[in-house]
Amino acid sequence: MTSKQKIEKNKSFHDIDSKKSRKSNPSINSLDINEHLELFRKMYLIRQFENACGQNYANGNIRGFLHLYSGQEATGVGALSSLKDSDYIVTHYRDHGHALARGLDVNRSMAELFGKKTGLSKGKGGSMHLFDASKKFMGGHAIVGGQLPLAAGLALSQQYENKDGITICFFGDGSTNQGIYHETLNLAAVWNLPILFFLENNKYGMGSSIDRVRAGGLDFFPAMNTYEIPSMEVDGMDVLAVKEATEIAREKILKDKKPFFIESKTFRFVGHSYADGQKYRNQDEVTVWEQKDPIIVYPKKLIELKITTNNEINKIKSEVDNIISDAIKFASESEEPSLNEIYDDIVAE
Ligand SMILES: Cc1ncc(C[n+]2csc(CCOP(=O)(O)OP(=O)(O)O)c2C)c(N)n1
Ligand SMILES: [Mg+2]
Repeated sequence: MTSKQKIEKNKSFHDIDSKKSRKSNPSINSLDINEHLELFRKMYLIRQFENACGQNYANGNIRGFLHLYSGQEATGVGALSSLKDSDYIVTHYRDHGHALARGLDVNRSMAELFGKKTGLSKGKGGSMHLFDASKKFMGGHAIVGGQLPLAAGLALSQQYENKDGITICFFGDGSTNQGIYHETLNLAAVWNLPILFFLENNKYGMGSSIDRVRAGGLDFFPAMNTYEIPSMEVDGMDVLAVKEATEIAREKILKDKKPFFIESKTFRFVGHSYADGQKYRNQDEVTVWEQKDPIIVYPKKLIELKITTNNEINKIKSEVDNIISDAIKFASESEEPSLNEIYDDIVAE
């Protein structure tokens, strides 16, 4: 591909107003001030949690793999703010953001990363396996695409038991070339499952951009015609747009009794994992996306529109910073799991 063609492709990735797109048109006035501030608080909480995780990985308190969600906060927070308690959430290994957006305990999330007994999965799951069934948060899954059929199973249970609610399944662009992705889309459509397929398209898998590994271009949502699943594209850096798109999707799933697919165009500001040298992309591209950083852009807009003040934003920031310091303290001071428990909680025969 020539560099001119590459630029055109990238332009189309940024241009979510393209005619094919059923884009969302959020209204900033549809929320009250507390709702706006809560969206900001959650996004900032995630960013600071991720920053703290990075530091504690570097100093050896967190081990194993660490995949940070920094950059994608507007996607996770926007989507989960439109769900209800009756909805299930299933996600991929870049799961800290979804867990915090759903309201999982910050101390226990951090303790899980530190491998401590007080962690959400008793310190046995680590970064990729945050889990809290009491909040219908059914993991954090490390196998790329492995969460898709599990989500379909949960949606099938909701349908079978005639329960209110939907299942949202987050996955990355990297899972879309797995056979299980196509199998799950097909089955969900044939069985009319109440599932929201939520693609976080951040343009990259582990070390390849999607234009190197995908036939069919940079947009995934048009391919949903094949499965007759209604779909929508959304600007994943705009928390209000994602919130509104998810609200529309949820309503349609319950009303039409069919699955729905959202493609959120987003970007991770950091490497695939903490140890990634990012040789497959250049800094210029990261800088372009950083201009859309929701942690900066969203409060700036709220202040400009006089919905809030700089003081109010700073107050939230310092409250969140304290929550994060407390979480590090809690995780550091918690006990290690005992060796006697090593075979507990294993479901295998
Ligand atoms: C079945 C399987 N194959 C390979 C891997 C190794 N792997 C981990 S993450 C990843 C890329 C996933 O990219 P994407 O789905 O786009 O998610 P992102 O990292 O961009 O959030 C790969 C290949 C894996 N975990 N599971
Ligand atoms: Mg990706």
